[in-house]
Amino acid sequence: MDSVGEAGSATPATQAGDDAPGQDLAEQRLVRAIRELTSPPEARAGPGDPIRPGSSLTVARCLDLFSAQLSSRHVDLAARWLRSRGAGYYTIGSSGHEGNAAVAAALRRTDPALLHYRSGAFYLVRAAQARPARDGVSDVLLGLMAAAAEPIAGGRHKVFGHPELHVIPQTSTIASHLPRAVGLAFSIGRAARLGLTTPWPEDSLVICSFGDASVNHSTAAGALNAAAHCAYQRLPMPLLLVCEDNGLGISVRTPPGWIEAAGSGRPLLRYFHADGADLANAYDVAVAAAQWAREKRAPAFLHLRTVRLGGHAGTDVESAYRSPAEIAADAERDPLLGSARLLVEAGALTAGQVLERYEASRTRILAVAGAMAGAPRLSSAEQVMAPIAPRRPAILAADIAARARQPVSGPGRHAADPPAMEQNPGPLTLAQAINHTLADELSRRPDMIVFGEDVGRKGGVYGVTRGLQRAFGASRVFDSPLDEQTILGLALGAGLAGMLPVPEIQYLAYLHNAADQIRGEAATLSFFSRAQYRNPMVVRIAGLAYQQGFGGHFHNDNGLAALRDIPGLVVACPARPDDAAPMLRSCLAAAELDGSVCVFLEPIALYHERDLYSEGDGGWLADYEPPERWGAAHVPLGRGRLYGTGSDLTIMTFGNGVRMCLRIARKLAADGIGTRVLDLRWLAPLPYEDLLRAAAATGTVLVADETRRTGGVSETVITTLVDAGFTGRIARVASHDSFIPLGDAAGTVLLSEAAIEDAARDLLR
Ligand SMILES: Cc1ncc(C[n+]2csc(CCOP(=O)(O)OP(=O)(O)O)c2C)c(N)n1
Repeated sequence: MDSVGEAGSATPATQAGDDAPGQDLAEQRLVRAIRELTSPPEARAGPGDPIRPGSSLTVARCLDLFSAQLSSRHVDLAARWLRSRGAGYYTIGSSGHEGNAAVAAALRRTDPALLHYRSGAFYLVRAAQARPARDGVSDVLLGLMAAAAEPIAGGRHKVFGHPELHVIPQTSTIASHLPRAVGLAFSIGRAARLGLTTPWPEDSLVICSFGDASVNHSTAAGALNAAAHCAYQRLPMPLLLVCEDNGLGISVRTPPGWIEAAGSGRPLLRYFHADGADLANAYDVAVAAAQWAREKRAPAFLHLRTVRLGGHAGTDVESAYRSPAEIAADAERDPLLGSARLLVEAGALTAGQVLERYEASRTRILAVAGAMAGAPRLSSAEQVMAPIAPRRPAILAADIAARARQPVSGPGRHAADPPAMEQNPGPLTLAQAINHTLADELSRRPDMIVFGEDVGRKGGVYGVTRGLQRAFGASRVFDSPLDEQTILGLALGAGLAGMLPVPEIQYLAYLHNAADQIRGEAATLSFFSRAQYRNPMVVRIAGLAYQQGFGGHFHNDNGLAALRDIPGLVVACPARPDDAAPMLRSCLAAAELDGSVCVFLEPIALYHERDLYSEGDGGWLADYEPPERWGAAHVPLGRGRLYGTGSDLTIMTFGNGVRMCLRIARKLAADGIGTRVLDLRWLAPLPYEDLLRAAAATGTVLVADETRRTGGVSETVITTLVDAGFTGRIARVASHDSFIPLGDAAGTVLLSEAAIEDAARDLLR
């Protein structure tokens, strides 16, 4: 009969070599249970027959899915074997979750999928569905070995993903991919309404899977709410949320019935329940759920009951927190046993044939794993970092000049803020310059959308987006729900769908509610996909302090450390209107052409500033450059702006500091001290060359930094100079390590002009 020996006997040698793993106790139990299965005498189903009366799953399809389930199981076993030999690194498996094969079978192969780390069988089914079909097993094995040849992350992590399979790689941060999934489902509908094409057909369904403990994460709660919020407004939200419920989050039990309670009590989220141990049931329910969500263009929640066989990962000893009875009960619900039972009871296979397939699958996968064990890994920082942030400055510059010549498809800046234009036909403030640039770019970029809290009807708390919704319509300029994770999730999905999202975070302090959507999601997508997927975006954030007593900490936050250390992130901080416009154009071009994730930090206190030295001088206003000047006025990423030619002192600063330092420079000049002021303009990438040149020009550098002394921008500027070998005099002056209080007390902790002046004079003494 089959090649599987009696329980406990040695496993036949495979091509993997003599040290190929034997069956562990769990496997032996499975083999025993399969061997006991018997077919009813009359059972003899043909390939096109239902696997069970009443099911839409045919025998032929069931056999295919069973094959994927077997492969997925043996990949898990191979992972532990490879780990034990020091040839693999990742052992979080899909064992017990293989019912998710049915979900893949119920979908189209072009439906974009954002998968849970236990959706291995789903991935293998999707790979087999692809045209041409892929060998998903190799993909996954290469991934867990961190092999450079792995097709999505190229050895940077083990993730499920492949552009040809429409599987978008996810990080391991629990639930962090749900906002993106909501954003993608939203964007597929929104793109269709705007007449834009996306990489996916218009009637696609986005599928997003996750674990049961993940449902409790506030990110998941927010995403489920956002999906329902869209559905409530009858906005298309073709989204299938699949909760693979194994009842555990590492060692913590999910209260029995909780997922049903959490997933089913929502009128706008249609709940489906399926048994992941029963392929026929899982398939039928998944087909119904997918059909419902696709046809209604509305969100569905598929609760797939699974088990977790083995510990959370290879290193986790589950017997430390689970009883033997509990573990044995889960083994009874092994989906491989369930599928074997279906096939044997239908007369499609005998128990012996099932075991032959089981063993053949093991042999094949161990052979593949063994052959790959020496696959090359990434071996230099350059290789690892290559996909983080591809930048092509010359192409960006050419594009900006060309775009200016392009015929305008929208009303242009004159439609943006008519009252302001009429009242102030002359030079603009910072807020107006951003407003007009957004309008000009919306006119030239049909794929650009602008959204956030209050940006639509109101036009932003500070009027920066005023007039844009009226001019460009509520499909392109719109108010979002009051949830920063959702705002960024919409951007993540829109970028993936090929749009150019410009989300707004109303205040810098509120970025922190959702920072992971930039840190963990947006900024890593290129890294985990070798730049095969991208989520371009320009996140406008109103921030920094000096609002003259208004607002206290949350409206005056001056902490940027959470942004500055994100690899590849562009952080722009324009101080003046004539910088804001070209810098915003550069960010949009970088996002569109290079897929860059850009933060555009707008100093609130300078939004409506008009003067520089004295009231009425208009020194902080600037003319808006017409399109024919955009090429000449282009500001590349990472280029600073130098004011003055003084040879005694260089002050390096940014944001509000620029205006303060220019005022101080004038005072110093009156005392015969020649100062030059370098506005960094870009906090990432820093203007390295400009910085070194400006320092060398005077040999004396003061860094005036409105962010906090600890973790603030001045730390990196000084370190950059020291690292580059600068040996001149150097000092810094920054805000205190404090939160910003309400009222005039704010001045006690913030960098002041007086402090800058004192520091400058001290340095030159
Ligand atoms: C935000 C976050 N917190 C903690 C972790 C560590 N962690 C990894 S998996 C896991 C449990 C997840 O359980 P569940 O969602 O039920 O998925 P399962 O592993 O059971 O399939 C935890 C806490 C994480 N990855 N992300």
